[in-house]
Amino acid sequence: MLLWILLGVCSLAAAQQRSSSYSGEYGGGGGKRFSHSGNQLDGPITAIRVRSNRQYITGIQVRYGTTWSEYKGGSLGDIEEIFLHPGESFILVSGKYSTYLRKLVFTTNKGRVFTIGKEYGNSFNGAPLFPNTVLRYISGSSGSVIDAIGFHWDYASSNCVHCAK
Ligand code: MMA
Repeated sequence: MLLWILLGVCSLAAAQQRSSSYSGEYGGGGGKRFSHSGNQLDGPITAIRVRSNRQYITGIQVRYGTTWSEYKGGSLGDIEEIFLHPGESFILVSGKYSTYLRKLVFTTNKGRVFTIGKEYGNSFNGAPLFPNTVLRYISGSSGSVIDAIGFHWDYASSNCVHCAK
């Protein structure tokens, strides 16, 4: 009997695998640091706004649940807004950087791909380590442009953690 319980506990522990991973940081050392860690509590990522000009990714804003994060970056260039479909998540973010962030390519679990920015600098592929995990939040550095960015992956959050039920 005791052996059965022990075996049960051990297999539960084995099944409890890690799920969170981090990719980055991609970019240069300038700017002021930011993190959307706390924004996760508003829900899963549902949309992004990315500003770019002829040379740089100049700004970024991410929507968690129904709440937009603070805007980071500057005022150069134009903003593109991408809304995800229900149940859709980002599963890969690749791009380019050279001193500053230059290009972002977002791929979703429904096969859609969104490209913003310029073909300049070194390539990166920010991808989760663990299967079936998605982009939960971003962090990075910004000033008048986005200097650098990193991607935090985990299982998709199903809802808003701190919203009233
Ligand atoms: C500002 C300042 C720098 C940063 C750049 C680009 C113009 O300088 O915040 O530290 O590298 O913007 O974002």
